[in-house]
Amino acid sequence: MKIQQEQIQVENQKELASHKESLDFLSNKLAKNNHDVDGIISKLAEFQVAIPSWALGAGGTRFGRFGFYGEPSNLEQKIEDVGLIHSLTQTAGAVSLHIPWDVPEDYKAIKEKADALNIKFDAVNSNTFQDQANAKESYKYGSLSNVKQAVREQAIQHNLDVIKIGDKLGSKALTVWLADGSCFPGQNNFQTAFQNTQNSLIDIYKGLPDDWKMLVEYKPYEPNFYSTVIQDWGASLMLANGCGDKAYTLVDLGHHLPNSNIEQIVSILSLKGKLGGFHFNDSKYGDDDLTAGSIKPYALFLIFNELVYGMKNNPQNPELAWMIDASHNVKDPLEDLIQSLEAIQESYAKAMLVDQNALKAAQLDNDVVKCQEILQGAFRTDVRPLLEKARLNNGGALNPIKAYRSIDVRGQLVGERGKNSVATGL
Ligand code: PSV
Ligand code: MN
Repeated sequence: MKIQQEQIQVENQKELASHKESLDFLSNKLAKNNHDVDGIISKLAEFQVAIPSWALGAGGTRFGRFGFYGEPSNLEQKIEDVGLIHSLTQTAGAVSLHIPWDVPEDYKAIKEKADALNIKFDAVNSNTFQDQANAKESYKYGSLSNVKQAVREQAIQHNLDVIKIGDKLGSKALTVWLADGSCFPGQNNFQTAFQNTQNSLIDIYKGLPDDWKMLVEYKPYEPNFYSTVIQDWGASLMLANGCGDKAYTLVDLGHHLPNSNIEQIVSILSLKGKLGGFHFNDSKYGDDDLTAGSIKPYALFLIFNELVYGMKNNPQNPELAWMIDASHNVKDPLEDLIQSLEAIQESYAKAMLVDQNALKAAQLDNDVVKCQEILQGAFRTDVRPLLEKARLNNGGALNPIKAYRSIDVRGQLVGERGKNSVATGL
């Protein structure tokens, strides 16, 4: 299905008066404080976040998976779903594919479909954490780090194949997330595992086209519970440096131990020009993959504060690959992704309200109270009218969730796809 512009306009009419009133109020207030309101709105309108193909169906845990009606069951339908989110939010103009879950059968048709919906192909993700049917070697004891050369070679070749698939679609980045690690002390030699991983990544890197990036994701634990080979940003950074200029660290918010200071990690990677990509989600305990901003919105704002600072002051970084990496066990994924996009945009807008000059002056004065006031002043501002305006300018919905429900998108998808549709992938 496709949402027509007229349908969005009908929904927007219902909200327009109240939107105008709140936007006027906020714009006046911000203008008085010398904020470039139009500049912020156009930056919001430009900001696009990729939707991962695996987030469009129901996720699940090791205890079970509760499907829902109208899940996308093939790549075409997944792209269709991203198109639906994008038409309402105007913020989801890209999809990130997972291989081999999403290998196109007909590249031309898939590209045409994505083009028609204004969807680009963001980073492609390799999968060396599951054994595929007919695979010669098993990843049970690791992939790029495996003690057996034949396993490492299979995993390297898979990544090279993923690059080829992405290249045909117009992707410009490969994301490598490894499940490699150990469950028990003594199982692995840490140094051998790390060195094998470095050498394998270098082999993949050699196959990277000139205009591509390699993004190395880290995660402290799970599925292995004693050690993970690429456990933190330090390990990722060392591996990226060991590969070369086109390799970067990718920060997934859920991949930190509780209370880690993620904004500081972001800041230092940015300083070093090695921040390449970002996976948004939120968590209470670990890699919970919850809606961005649903648990710790202030932390998300502080992270964005560093990102905004970095985008302005650290041109040594590439254009970042933004993506939502979430899983949906109880909510309609499309609604949840819309909520994440809203939270991401909200944090971005608030971060743009931070008066960097005033903050620097207060820091130089060691005026701790003022520093906090500046950050919290921005965080406490209700910036939602700016997001609405950015969407409105681009033809999106003033209130995407309301419009989604009023148009009955899910109901129509169920009608079209039937009640037996079950998502592929995770
Ligand atoms: C597993 O933790 C994970 O969620 C990583 O964050 C990857 O980005 C994603 O799967 C896809 O491989
Ligand atoms: Mn991730």
